[in-house]
Amino acid sequence: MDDEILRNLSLKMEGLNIEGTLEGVKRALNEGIPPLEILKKGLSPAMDRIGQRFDRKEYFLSELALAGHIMKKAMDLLDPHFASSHERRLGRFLIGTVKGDLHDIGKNIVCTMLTGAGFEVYDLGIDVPDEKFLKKALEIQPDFVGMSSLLTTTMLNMKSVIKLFQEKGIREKVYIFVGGAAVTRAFADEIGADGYAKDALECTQKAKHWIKVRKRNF
Ligand code: B1M
Repeated sequence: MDDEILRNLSLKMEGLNIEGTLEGVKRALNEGIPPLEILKKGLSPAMDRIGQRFDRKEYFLSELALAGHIMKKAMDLLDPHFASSHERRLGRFLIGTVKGDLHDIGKNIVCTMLTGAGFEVYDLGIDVPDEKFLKKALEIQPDFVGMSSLLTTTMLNMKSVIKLFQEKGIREKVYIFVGGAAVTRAFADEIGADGYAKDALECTQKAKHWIKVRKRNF
């Protein structure tokens, strides 16, 4: 039953049917399907297929933009179900999509899950210049700096942010996380990031783990 609801929702999303998608999300929530399942089995696979259709020239930029719009509306419905109340702040997480890249749906999901887990999240948004990451980091002294990139053309901007942090002598003070569809663990290692996560759940789990390990070391 749950699988059928999610399959149906995924097809509505792939077909860029805004009403059908939002109805599907509401129905899944009403049936008690966890928001992460709705995302992983319903919405995200549809976004992948939309990307493939764009590659095959069945969809064009206007369809990608519409997909982004529908996904944001769907996330508005899911967001409150991710959040949980935490008295204690686990740590500060500064995050943004690197310069030249306008994709923010995945990053926003990462923000939602980190906030839900108890992190204090500072979101710099999209197309973030290197200097802006630095300026905010100096101001708020975060435990983590997270960068997202979906484009192979912009992922190298992660490296220049790390280099800038090195030049200013604050590289070792923060744990640098990278992620996004274009990024791999090998790339993360190559540019000298501390952590890589394939999705929002892994990012949140790894951040929680690192905070625990660090506290034990002090
Ligand atoms: Co664009 N786009 N897009 N797009 N777009 C992709 C990324 C692409 C793979 C589509 C394709 O060709 N198959 C392709 C990139 C190819 C490449 O570089 N290898 C592409 C392209 C080419 C482009 C343009 C260049 C198109 C053009 O103009 N000709 C252009 C670039 C604009 C720019 O950024 N300068 C462009 C534009 C757009 C829109 C603006 C129209 C729209 C974005 C709307 C928005 O974000 N507000 C859009 C969309 C919607 C997509 C696809 C279809 C979907 C992206 C998405 O939201 N996925 C995408 C195809 C795809 O990725 N399958 C595509 C769902 C989201 C939940 O996943 O963002 O990967 P994702 O996030 C995941 C993980 O990656 C991870 O957690 C998230 C969920 O758990 N994660 C992190 C993300 N950030 C993390 C950070 C972390 C850790 C984990 O630590 C800090």
